[in-house]
Amino acid sequence: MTPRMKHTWRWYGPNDPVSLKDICQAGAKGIVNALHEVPNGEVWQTSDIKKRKKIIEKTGLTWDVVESLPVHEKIKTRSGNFKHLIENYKLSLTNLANCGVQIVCYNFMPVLDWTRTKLDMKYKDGSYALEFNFDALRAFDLFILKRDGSKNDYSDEEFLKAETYYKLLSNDQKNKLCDNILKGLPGNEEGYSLEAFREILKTYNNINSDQLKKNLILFLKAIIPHAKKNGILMCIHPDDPPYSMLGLPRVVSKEKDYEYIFDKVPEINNGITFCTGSLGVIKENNLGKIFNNFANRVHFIHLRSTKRDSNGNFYEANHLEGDVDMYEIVSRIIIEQKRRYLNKRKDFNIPMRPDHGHQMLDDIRKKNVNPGYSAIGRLRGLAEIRGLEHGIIKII
Ligand code: DNO
Repeated sequence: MTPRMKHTWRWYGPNDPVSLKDICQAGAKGIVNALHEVPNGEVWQTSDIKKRKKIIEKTGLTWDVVESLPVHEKIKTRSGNFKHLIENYKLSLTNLANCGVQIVCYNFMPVLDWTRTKLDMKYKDGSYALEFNFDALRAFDLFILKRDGSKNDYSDEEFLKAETYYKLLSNDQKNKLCDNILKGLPGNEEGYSLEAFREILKTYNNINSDQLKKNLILFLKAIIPHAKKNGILMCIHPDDPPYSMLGLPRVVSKEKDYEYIFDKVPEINNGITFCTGSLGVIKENNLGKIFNNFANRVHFIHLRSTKRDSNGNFYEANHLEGDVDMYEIVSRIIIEQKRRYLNKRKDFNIPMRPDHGHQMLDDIRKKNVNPGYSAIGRLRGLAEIRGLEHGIIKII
């Protein structure tokens, strides 16, 4: 017996333009969901979790993964009532465990969750892709946000390129760039005005990557024993993109970051969301090696591919194109699942979701598409990955 991945799909809840019925037709069997309506820091109540679970199960699907149970900014900066917020986090974990939802994805990215500068990059086949461009980010930082000290962060050449980029933007494009960064992306639980954003950035003035890593470890030391007791598998999502931006530090971008985290908090419940798209942006990241080194604790997988250039810019490619060797990764996942199965571990079908997809075909005309989370683009990604998996299993 060679186990397959559990094919899942991120669903944003009852208001998601992609319905649970659509998801069934796409071939997914499981759902990745969060109670997005609960304000960050508050406890997820058992009754609300149960209600959501019932809606999902009515369609014959299962709620396999929480993405995300967001970590409050005050926990990341260890300020204000962070101790109380950690207790709330633990309570949400207890409630999820009591409802049988036991894989929990989260991240430790300061202020912003994932970030892109363009949500409608015209791809060569006529579909639209997400893009991250440094000139755009620096133009935002220097000329729209006007962050204190931002000029010191860039070389003369970088400054000039950002300035040229900015000068060519129309007012509409400037507003769009600002919105993309501050409030554009689905799953970002917080949206900011420019003023509020400037203020919150200041809370990181004295927190560099080393300090943020220490704060992450303290958070993990507080929650992992509790997760273990409740049979919860926590899985940290890597930084996306995996570089410091707008003066903000990063903690999970490279192999050595994982080594540090697992050295300090070794329990298997302290695990990984293995995201090929985020990790794949760094050329030096050997994805196959990273997967193998920590395979034991990969509890959730995001499969997507990015295409980078030598300046750190990237766009999201089709799932089997770009810089990620999807054949290698899916092969390694299959080997790991087989190993778990032979070792009588229960978690031998690792939940995987096709992460992001192009906006294509009818989704282009549909107004209401969550960037990256279109129906058809992800359906294509899932179909390609399932085909790849099927082929690999046939020949091994
Ligand atoms: C982007 C996603 C992220 C991810 C969180 C995990 O599409 O991968 O929003 O959900 O960062 O906590």
